[in-house]
Amino acid sequence: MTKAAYLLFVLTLVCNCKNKPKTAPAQTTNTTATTDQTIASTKTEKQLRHVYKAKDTIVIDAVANDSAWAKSTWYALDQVWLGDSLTKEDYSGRFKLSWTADALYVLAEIQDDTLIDTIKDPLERWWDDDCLEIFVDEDNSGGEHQYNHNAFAYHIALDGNVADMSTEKIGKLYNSHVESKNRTIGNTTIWEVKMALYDDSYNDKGTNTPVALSVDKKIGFAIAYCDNDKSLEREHFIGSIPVEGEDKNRGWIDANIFGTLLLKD
Ligand SMILES: [Ca+2]
Ligand SMILES: [Ca+2]
Ligand SMILES: [Ca+2]
Ligand SMILES: [Ca+2]
Repeated sequence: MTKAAYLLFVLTLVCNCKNKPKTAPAQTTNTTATTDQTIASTKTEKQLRHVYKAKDTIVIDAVANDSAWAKSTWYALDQVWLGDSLTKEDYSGRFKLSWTADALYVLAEIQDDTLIDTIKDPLERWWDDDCLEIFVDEDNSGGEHQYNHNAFAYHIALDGNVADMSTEKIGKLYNSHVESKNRTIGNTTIWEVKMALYDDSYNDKGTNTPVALSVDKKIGFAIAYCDNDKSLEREHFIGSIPVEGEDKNRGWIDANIFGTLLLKD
């Protein structure tokens, strides 16, 4: 190989490397991040789960001694949406659900070997710090929700900030929608979350009223954990529902991938 040919070979290698897609492209605000997949406007219902009403107040203190939690089922949070070779030491998680007329409640138990909250600005790459992400589609409609409020993808940071994409196509804090508390003992973090649900008429610049929940209501739902331990971008993204196809990081765009909750007394 001549010197020129060798240089060309090296250059080609470098270029190929640069063009390699990143494992966690996710929510960048300066790209359209569109997808080749067409998003159906109605959803095929899957993972139907009954959620039982809390008879006593659930205190949001990251202590799971509330009576509602004793009666709720643990669900696995174990579907790898992004990242390779996840180990049990790196991450494991499960969650429970309950509801009252004014809120949906989530209890998550996450084992994560290293907790990080390194990006100080809560609206900068909010998915690249450790965070709990809860997806809700108030009317279980399914469909596209990237820059609209057909559904929400609340990223709850360790410090309690709640970020999602606004209709302005930038990150926005929705702290008034979600009350949460987390507590870590060893490598286990308990997250207790109370969320008000808003319908698709939600206006980022207006006054909004949460929807009252009632028996037999269906809600589109998924939950995920963004695990980063030491990298610039999150290392794993683990969700509560299998996502078909190559691209599994679809929850922030496509409410069709969500499961369905059915509220029961
Ligand atoms: Ca509690
Ligand atoms: Ca980890
Ligand atoms: Ca909807
Ligand atoms: Ca972590």
